[in-house]
Amino acid sequence: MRRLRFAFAVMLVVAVSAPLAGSAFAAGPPARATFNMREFGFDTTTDIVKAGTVTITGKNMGNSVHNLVFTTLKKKTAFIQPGKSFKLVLKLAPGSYPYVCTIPRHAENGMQGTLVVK
Ligand SMILES: [Cu+2]
Repeated sequence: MRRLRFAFAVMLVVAVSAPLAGSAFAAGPPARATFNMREFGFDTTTDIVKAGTVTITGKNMGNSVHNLVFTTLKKKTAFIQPGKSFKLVLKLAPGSYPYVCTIPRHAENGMQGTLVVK
């Protein structure tokens, strides 16, 4: 009886999780991401986005001026003052795109990463 109950519990978990996994796969990565800035790093909601038009929004949560520069794309925000928000719309093909803050020493201290497009 105990074994039967365990088997039933396993079947229930499979039945509930399978459709969720299927829909997540069908949806794929998001077409938007949030990149909040701070000393020193970008707090991102995702590092993987869907190819096509990608909207990146964010806010400078720190006390210094920051920017967001996709070095290989030559796309960047203005210098964002503390407390201010930004929006960057990119057309992205699948690939890996490094990003940094170009204020001296900010990238070395952690304001860098790579956005993966699938
Ligand atoms: Cu910075």
